[in-house]
Amino acid sequence: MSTPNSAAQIPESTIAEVARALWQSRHLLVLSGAGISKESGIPTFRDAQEGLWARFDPMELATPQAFRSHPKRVWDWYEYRRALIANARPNAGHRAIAELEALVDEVVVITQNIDGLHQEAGSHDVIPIHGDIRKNKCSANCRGNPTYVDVSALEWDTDAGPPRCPHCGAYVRPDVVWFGENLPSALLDRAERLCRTADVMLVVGTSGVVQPVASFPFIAARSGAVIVEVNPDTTPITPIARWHLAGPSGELLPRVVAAMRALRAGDTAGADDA
Ligand code: BJW
Repeated sequence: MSTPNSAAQIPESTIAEVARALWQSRHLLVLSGAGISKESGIPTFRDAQEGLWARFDPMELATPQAFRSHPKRVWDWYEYRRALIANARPNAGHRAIAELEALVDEVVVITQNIDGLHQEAGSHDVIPIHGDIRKNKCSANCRGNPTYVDVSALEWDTDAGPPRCPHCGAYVRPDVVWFGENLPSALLDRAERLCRTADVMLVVGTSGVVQPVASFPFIAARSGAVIVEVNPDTTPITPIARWHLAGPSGELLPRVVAAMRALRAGDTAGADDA
């Protein structure tokens, strides 16, 4: 396992080895976290918050208890993050992952991010396992789980807190998974199945501490997958990674994809020669 200090120090030979592993993969699973969106200007979950929100710990805002005790505070925090995300665009890392679809038979992206940037970059099979900040639901899920609510059709006093569900009057909340809540079972089942069948798992920009997703690389490795990690820091996943590419995903993933394209060009030239 190689862990140089910066992206620039990672030799082209290592990039080529990773590219070959991905190129030879038939079932490539990408697992992403907040780090991949950092170069799009979205702070990671554990980065210090800025401005008005600097005095709050995100770990304490992203809970059902916080929403029950301080619904307006939690709703306003999500409104602030929605505005950040609305102005963000996919970066070179998201685009490189989308490009993998042209190079590998099957690519599925499991993302813990709620920002929709993989989909916007062009990835077709994305599992947003912690939800989607662009959607809202009734906090009582009064008409089944989830009961989506279109807040653009509602009028409410924003100084008083979140809007109310038009069916039952409960508060509306973002359609995301908070600490202590179960992940959507259909998505979780599919994700775990994919972990068991992947031959390569590319783990990008996650601290690897939030369960149950933090276990996915271990499930995949136990089932025989090669783990490739892209993260400037080491994480609990690093010891099981065959390669740890230490640096920003927006710099490293385009290098890997360029090396894969070179392999494809070589393959095509070889076929032409034959
Ligand atoms: C870069 C970079 C660049 C920077 N390029 N990389 C077993 C043991 C112990 C506890 C539990 C357990 N099972 C469940 C729990 C409880 C809990 C949990 O895991 N707690 C831990 C903190 C210990 N889990 C849950 O409650 C989950 N529910 C559940 O399991 O239900 C059943 C159950 C409940 C209770 C007990 C037992 C069972 C639900 C988890 C929901 C997480 N939700 C959030 C909020 C989503 C909505 C929102 O965004 O507001 O999801 S929390 C937050 O963490 C968010 C993220 O998706 C998630 C993961 O964070 P991520 O993506 O890894 O980001 P960061 O910021 O941590 O890391 C960024 C990384 O990027 C860093 O490593 C950087 O180095 C790197 N980086 N620049 C590449 N340019």
